[in-house]
Amino acid sequence: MTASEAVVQRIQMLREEINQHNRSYYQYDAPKIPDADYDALMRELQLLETENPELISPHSPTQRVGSEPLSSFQQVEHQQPMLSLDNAFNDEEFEAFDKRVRDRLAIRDDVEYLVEPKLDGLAISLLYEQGVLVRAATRGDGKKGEEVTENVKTIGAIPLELTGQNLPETIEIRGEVFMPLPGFQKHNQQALALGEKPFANPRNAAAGSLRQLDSKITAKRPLAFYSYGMGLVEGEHLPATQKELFTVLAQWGLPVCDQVTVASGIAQCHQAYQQLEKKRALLPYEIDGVVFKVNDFALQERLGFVSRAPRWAIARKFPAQEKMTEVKAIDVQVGRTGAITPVARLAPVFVGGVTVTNVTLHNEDEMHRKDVRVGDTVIVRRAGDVIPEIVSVVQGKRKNEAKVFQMPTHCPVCGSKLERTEGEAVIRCPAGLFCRAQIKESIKHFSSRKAMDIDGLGDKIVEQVVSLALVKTPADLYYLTQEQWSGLDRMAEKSANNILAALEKSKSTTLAKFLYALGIREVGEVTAASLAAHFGQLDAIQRASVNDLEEVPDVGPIVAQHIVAFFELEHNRSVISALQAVGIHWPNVETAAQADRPLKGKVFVLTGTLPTMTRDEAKEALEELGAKVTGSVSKKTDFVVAGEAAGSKLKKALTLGVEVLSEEGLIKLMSEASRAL
Ligand code: 9MJ
Repeated sequence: MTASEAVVQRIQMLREEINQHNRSYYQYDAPKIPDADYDALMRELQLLETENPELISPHSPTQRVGSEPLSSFQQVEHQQPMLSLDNAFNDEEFEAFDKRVRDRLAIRDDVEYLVEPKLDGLAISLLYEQGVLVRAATRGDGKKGEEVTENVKTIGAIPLELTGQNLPETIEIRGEVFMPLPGFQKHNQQALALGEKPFANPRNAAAGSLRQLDSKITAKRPLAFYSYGMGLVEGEHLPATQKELFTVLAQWGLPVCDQVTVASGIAQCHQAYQQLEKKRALLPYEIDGVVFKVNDFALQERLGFVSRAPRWAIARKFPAQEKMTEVKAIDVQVGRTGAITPVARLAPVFVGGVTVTNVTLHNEDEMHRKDVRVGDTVIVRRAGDVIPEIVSVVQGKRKNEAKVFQMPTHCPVCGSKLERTEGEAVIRCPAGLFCRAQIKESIKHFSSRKAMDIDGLGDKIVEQVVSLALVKTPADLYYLTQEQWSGLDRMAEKSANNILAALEKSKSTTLAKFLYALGIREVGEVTAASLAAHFGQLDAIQRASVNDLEEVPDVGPIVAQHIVAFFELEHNRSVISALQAVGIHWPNVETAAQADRPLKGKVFVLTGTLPTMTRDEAKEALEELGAKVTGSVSKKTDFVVAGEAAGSKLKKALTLGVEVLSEEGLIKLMSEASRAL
């Protein structure tokens, strides 16, 4: 039975009406009907489509609920590269940009710019064919991105079909997916209530929500979208300016930001920037700067782009933001190397795009210099990706009873008396791995991604296994049983199996990662890699003196001291042996020295008694030149060195046609090779 004409018409009407309401809501921020009425329209449409499944269309507004989860994202190529923006951090940098534009265009007059808020979200490219959304992709490297069509279809602000006149056959719409602040705050409150991790900022929230393999999760996130540009366009001529483009985008049903203005010349640009900076706090979404685009497309075309950014646009970034908040408490933390760091616990404050609750006060001197006290009102600053800091205390708001903060004299975790080395700002707990705080931190470091990369062994789990004294050294991790893991709080059977699998996988590593994982003071990943490349073998590093170590690029006298001191400790040596005993291994490293030895890759077998050298001496001399000395002859053997009473090995060499040398021949070959050194 086919649906009646009346049903077809009703479905059509409902879809149009719902799409209209979507536009009023997302594009003009002016809903025309209450949410309940909107929901009723949606329900009616859903019901009719369920009863008449042959009428479901992929662009019906009911199709925004998400679909089956993907196993991975597909890489897709953008039809035209997706550009990013160069930044200007002050007036001078902006003026230099404007000058470059005018010089290149050989224009003396003021250039006209379109001024747009710089949304702090995730750039996206929407491919519409015949007006229908067929693909959505993230920027990726600008040439290729990840396909996120199913996720994007769940975002109510993004039309599944374009409307209006003069639709190009094919068009790539460029814009920003973002999470407006009210939705962001609500999401984080819910996450906290459920014991989940909140998003650090709206940008992460947008990116994290869009990069979900399960689009049903994306569907639940309050995402929005503004369009501001285009990539490939086919089959329709386009407006002449960036400003007119905004009008056309809106006519097609795409949401555009309503805070856009035109500015000509430097003075107007500075003014437009300042106005948006003032408005920033009032906007319901996060912006991190102002984008200036040469308005005339013909001029944009003439300017072109360099590498990944257009020459016709710049993002003038806002300076670091500062906010006031209250110091609730001051705690001290014990780091991996025993360093004691005072940390101010703040009343949560949203600054520079993130919610800040903890700020390090670095060390005792810094603490006293700033004289931060519990109960103080402080100014917190955060710029870009920089860690937040307390700029100063608002003295006028200090309470009479506020007491100067005293650093503890004993470790808050193990009770050892704290020490301060002459000339150092840091106070340390000297207990090393007898202090549980230091054990926890060293285990966290050991399992971190750039070290042993033990997936699933999160901080909370490490804290439990150390607190329960199940783990005292990293090697203990490898002895815990399935029952012990699954007996921990918040640990399902599956997660326990996952950790066991991750531990097993971590056993196969590299020397550089292993060295880094040991957490030797001042040995970061780069130094660890240099040590591995220089020495090749762990025992060579363990035996190395301060002088030997200083030969390594990147290693100075202090780092060298730390390395020697680390390996001198019996405890550390026994942890390393235990780790090797559980099966941690790595491929041999070819040292830089071996790599360009003259006999590199040559395989020798020594047999019989040589006239003047012992076989060990010959072996050592050959290895010094990069050769490999093995015990049995095969097709892979390059030379057999035969002395008196050589037996089966010589015979085999002759059968296989391997070259045979006397000691004299060997010495000649080695001295020629040495000359090549
Ligand atoms: C943002 N993020 O708001 C551009 N953007 O134009 C605006 N980004 C852009 N324009 C060309 N408003 C490349 C990126």
